[in-house]
Amino acid sequence: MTPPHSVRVRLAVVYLALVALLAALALGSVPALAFQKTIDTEAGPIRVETITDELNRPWGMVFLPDGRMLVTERVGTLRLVSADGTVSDPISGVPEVAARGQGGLLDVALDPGFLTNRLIYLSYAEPGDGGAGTAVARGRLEGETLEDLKVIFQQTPKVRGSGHFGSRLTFAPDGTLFVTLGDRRQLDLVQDLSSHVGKIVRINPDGSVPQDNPFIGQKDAQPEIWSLGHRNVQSASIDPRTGKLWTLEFGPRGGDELNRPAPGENYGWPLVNWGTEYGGDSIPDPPTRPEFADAVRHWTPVISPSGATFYTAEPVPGWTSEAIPAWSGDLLVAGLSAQGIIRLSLDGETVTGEERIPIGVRIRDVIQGPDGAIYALTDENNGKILRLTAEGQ
Ligand SMILES: [Ca+2]
Repeated sequence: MTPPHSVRVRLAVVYLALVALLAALALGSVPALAFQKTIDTEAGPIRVETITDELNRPWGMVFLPDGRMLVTERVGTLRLVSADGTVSDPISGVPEVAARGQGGLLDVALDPGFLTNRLIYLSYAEPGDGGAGTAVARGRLEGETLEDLKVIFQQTPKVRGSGHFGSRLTFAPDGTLFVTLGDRRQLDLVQDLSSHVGKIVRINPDGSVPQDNPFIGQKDAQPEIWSLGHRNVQSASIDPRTGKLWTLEFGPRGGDELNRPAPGENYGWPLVNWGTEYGGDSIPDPPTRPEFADAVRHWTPVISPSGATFYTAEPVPGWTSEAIPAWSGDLLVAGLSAQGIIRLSLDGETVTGEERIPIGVRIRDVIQGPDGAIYALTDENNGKILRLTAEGQ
């Protein structure tokens, strides 16, 4: 069976990036990375190396086909990081951001057709009338410049305050783009379909609305909405086996959630939750109700999930060099308060196991590299890119 075009393009991107990384290593242009530590796990010892510690509160990252990483810093800068840890000057042409509190420049994603169109997508807290709101812009990466920047999505309304912007960007296999949002601490808007607050939205790459979105044609509903009743969703990944979206969100005090957002479903916030609302003293009784989709899993005490990725271990057929095959198919979650990676094994839509991989620092995001290694960002002023591999291979 021939895989769909978007999958073939993505495979080509990964393959080129792998070749570029291997070429850099073979030519000796990549010095030995700074050794950090070895962590004992159920899959054996995992080696953690530091690629750079020169990033200011890095938030999101993605690999380019040439093997370099594109990394956002919350303060509003976008940088390229090469395999040897060299950090570029800020990329010019990025949007102005509201960099305060949890706001700023957030996630970055590549267009599925990046090899030919060089388009990238940024999510960020956009300043404007009324305060700030999460927005998505796309532009063409030419050298170290972002050209033809166009805003393709704006969360409405913009409100005061600097909390709960979400957001992660994830392309679905059908070429649509999921944007996860937060409630902006506007509890009365989360269940209101006329606002994007507390929603996950689904758009086309040019910002237009897919005509099979669940609330299309419903009076007073924002057509971009995919699901509602979310608090602050900062993790999203597509299960490559099913093509389905998985997300994690922060609970109020306790009650972080893993969800499998389905079109039109309501995930309950703030009417029900598995934590304790600030100022309250008990979990709502009952913590969920039949009219809401319940979390697949929830955590108290919290893990503070800020990024997640399904790990395949084999980026291109046959290549498993330093990968961690025992983790293949697992969902890896970046934990801020957990100070590590939470590894979840799944059977269909059921979580069958959980392992904590302690790193000892707040982890903001986790992705898979073209070499099968795991790359993680640390949430620090001298933020790091860490590379995790199986030791002794
Ligand atoms: Ca919920």
